[in-house]
Amino acid sequence: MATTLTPILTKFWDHPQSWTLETYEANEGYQALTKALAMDQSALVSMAKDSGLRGRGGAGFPTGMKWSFLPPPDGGPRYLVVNADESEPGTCKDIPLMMAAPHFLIEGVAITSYAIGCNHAFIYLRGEVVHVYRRLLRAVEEAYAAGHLGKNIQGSGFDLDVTVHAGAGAYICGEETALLDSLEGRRGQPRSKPPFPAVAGLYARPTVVNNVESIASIPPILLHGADWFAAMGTESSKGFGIFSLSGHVANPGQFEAPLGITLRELLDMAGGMRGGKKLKFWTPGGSSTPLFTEEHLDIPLDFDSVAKAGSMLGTRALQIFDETTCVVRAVDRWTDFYKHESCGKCTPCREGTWWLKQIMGRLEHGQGDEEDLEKLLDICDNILGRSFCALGDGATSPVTSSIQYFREEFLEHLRQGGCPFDRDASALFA
Ligand code: L3W
Ligand code: SF4
Repeated sequence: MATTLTPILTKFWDHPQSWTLETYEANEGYQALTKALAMDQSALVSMAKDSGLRGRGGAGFPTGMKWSFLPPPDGGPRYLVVNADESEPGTCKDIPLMMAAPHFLIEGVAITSYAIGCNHAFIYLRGEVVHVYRRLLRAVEEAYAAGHLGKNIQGSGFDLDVTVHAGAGAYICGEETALLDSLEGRRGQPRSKPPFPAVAGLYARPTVVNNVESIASIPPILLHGADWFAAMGTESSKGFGIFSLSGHVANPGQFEAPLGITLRELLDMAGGMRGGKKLKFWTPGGSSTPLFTEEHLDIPLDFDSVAKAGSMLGTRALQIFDETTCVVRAVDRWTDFYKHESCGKCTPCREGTWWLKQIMGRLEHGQGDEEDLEKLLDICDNILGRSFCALGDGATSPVTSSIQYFREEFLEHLRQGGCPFDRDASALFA
């Protein structure tokens, strides 16, 4: 269940049939599309720019600016591709959004496609989530039947086809150019940038790649105005966003709130720490963002404030860990994930994540020695900024930040010759 401070995208998630076209239309659904089709395309791009909306997929790139990077029309096709490959550990907002209210995304796709002059849009969905795939297919079908997609949409003369494509379940396919390769039928590995997709994307044609939540935010912005959106949030991080709280919290789930809210405020809404235990560490934006601790509870969760405090807002995936958690074990698990998901294209990440996993594994078991900590930092130094894409950089974040804040805990593993925490899962997750 979603809790809202700004009930917009999550407004009717509790409705028993929240995903149907009927519910969506009863909640202003597709009115924004009607409004868009009567507008000039350039006015829509300006609206996106004026709203200050920044990409909700992790990097926070300004959405309207991305649209405006497309070269002038040349008579050939141009595409919109929605990145629905939500796989970042802890990130759980696009999938619930597509399950609970898929028409926000579909209406956003139709408006964005009209704005950028695209007649064929794609939604690239993470392969494992078959239930979401089915829900999207049904919602797209409903939208076609109602004349919101297809030929001559709402009698405007604008045509749009939407293809929902399920990937094969690789984290790297959330990297936009690997996603495009995968969509083209190739092995998903990142391409060299530039050229950015805006210039040469899908089938080497101009392409806008946007996250699910970014596109779903477009209909409410259009209905209520760029100023309405920009009045929420902070100076550099306008609007609202879905924060996903998971882990040792009393009521985990999705919390929609203006950017700039703090974890302390979100925890209050989520009933506090589970069992009244003490917060030990947390991720502000998924496992690829450096860890925070209790001292960061009052950092405003906006792009600038989080960066200034040494991490990244990322996907607002707040994974909460209490005092019963072994940080070495948690980082070891994430490192295993990065080692497994490394696509193998570049040496620093392919080899480096393997070595990080070897060393983290032995430290968690109380083996190795103090020099291993320096080795970890050295390997991270050789990955960070030297990898081909953000996956390599992301793999270093939990390692370096855990050593920064919890060096003593690593050393305690060595002193005790094993993990000082109860490894019994029932104790850790009670
Ligand atoms: C045209 C230019 N376009 C930048 C576009 C670019 C892309 C967007 C952001 O990483 C982060 C990463 C993860 N002309 C442009 C331009 N663009 N300059 O702007 O680009 P970039 O390179 O800043 O970021 P990225 O490679 O997209 C994404 C972090 O997100 N993350 C990961 C999340 C994972 C998921 C998932 O599971 N699917 O979302 C979490 O924090 O570490 O830093 O569109 O083309 N001059
Ligand atoms: Fe592949 Fe990792 Fe290199 Fe990215 S950083 S291209 S995931 S090997």
